[in-house]
Amino acid sequence: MLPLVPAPAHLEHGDGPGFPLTGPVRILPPEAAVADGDPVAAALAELTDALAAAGASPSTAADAPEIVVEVDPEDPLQLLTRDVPPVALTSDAAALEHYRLTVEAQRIHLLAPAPVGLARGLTTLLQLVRGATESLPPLRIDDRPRYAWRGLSVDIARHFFPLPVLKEIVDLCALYKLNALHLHLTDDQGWRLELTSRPLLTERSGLTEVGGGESGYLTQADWTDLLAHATARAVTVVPEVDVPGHTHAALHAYGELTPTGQAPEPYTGTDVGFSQITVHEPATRPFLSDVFGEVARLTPGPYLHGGGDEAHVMTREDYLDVVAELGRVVERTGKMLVVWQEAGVADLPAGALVQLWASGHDMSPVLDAARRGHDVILSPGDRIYLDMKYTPEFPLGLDWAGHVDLEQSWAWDPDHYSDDLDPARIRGVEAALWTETLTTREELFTMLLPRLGAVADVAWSPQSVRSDGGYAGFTGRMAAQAPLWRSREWAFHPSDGVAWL
Ligand code: TNX
Repeated sequence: MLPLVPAPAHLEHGDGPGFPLTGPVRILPPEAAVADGDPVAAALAELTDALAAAGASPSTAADAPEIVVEVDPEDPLQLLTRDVPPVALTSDAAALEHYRLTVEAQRIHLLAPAPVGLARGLTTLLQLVRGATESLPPLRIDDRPRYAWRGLSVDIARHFFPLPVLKEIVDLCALYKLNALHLHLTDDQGWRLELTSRPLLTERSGLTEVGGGESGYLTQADWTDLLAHATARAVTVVPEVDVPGHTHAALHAYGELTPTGQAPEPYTGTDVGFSQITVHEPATRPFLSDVFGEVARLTPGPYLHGGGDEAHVMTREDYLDVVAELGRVVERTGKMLVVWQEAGVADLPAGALVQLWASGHDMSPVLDAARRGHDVILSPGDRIYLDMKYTPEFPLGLDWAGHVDLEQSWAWDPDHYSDDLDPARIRGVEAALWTETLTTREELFTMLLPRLGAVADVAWSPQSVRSDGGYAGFTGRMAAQAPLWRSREWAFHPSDGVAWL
């Protein structure tokens, strides 16, 4: 059993002796690809550390066993002659994540059409090295992602989590080949990104949170730092500013957004659905355009999430008007809009993505939007809401979507989630971690691990490979992850039925 999460699309075992990890090893990095901030550089640095920990020593001797890492010189996707690189998190971009890894007695060879593919392949090699003693078995892996968008959404608005924790979450995403980190930056309880066009957002609402404690926010320097860390691991950050509901923190900062002009007191409870902004207030359009314009300028990735969920106090007409305005504002920034499921009823810009979250609720907005040509991201609460309790007696988390144990997160096929959804419209899968009940780094990791491993398998691995290995195969691969988690002090829930190493 190889300790690979997610499971590779195609794996063949070889025979003969394996690649030794106890002597000299010569690493031949790709010629062009290793620049600062290139995803290959970070992965190679980690690999070098893991090799040393396994007992290998770096060598330049021509006869030392070698690790050759190279971008395919045949350029099968004609990358070098392309004018425009593919847009992140699309199927064109996913083609670049393909890689081939061969392990033989004297040579490991990693080949990919682009640096991002090398980064994914190096992650696989890293897992093999960390799980091995003395040598790696001979094998050949031919791997590629099932879905283009493989995400994790983290709510840093209900409780704030600072830059170092967010960087660790990026590391965790990269380790499991997840390529999108969606940050829920604003909600009723707080506003977590400094915007110079609207300084009161963080001055007044940056330090409030659920429960009334003192929290915090990301400065623009923090944001830039986080984005660089993510880029260096081939993770795209998708910022979310949630409108028109979930906006109490904005109203507290800018009273002009309310009908009375009076700013309400901060909100530190956990109710949802009670706040709103509408196009009736003259302040709303300039607010949307400042906020989304500035977030767009601060963010290199091509997506902006505009929220759109749980606007329970709005009339349908007000809701449709303000979401249409949101669409126009985001379109002007040149970014692509992502919205939660409810907003599928609205007039959305071409190319906007709709994110499904609640299966028990009415799914028709998502199904309608998909029929109109919008792609869908699946985040079903009953499967991959990682803020759901593992078991009824679990001390952390909520349970409105049920209890979500490791198997519940793993044992489903996105293409068959709904009979009414055309699989061709499924852009990908994204887990969500809401933080009403989570206050510490330890609690955050306890909810993420081990379930994020299931999300990785669902999003990356072919369904046939998963069914062949079965849930037992998955838990075997997961069990081998624990030593690394412990070494990084990443807390995890020791789910039953896994023989944790
Ligand atoms: C629903 S999912 C919400 C969030 C809550 C979450 C708790 C979604 C788009 N909205 O506001 O935090 O449930 O599980």
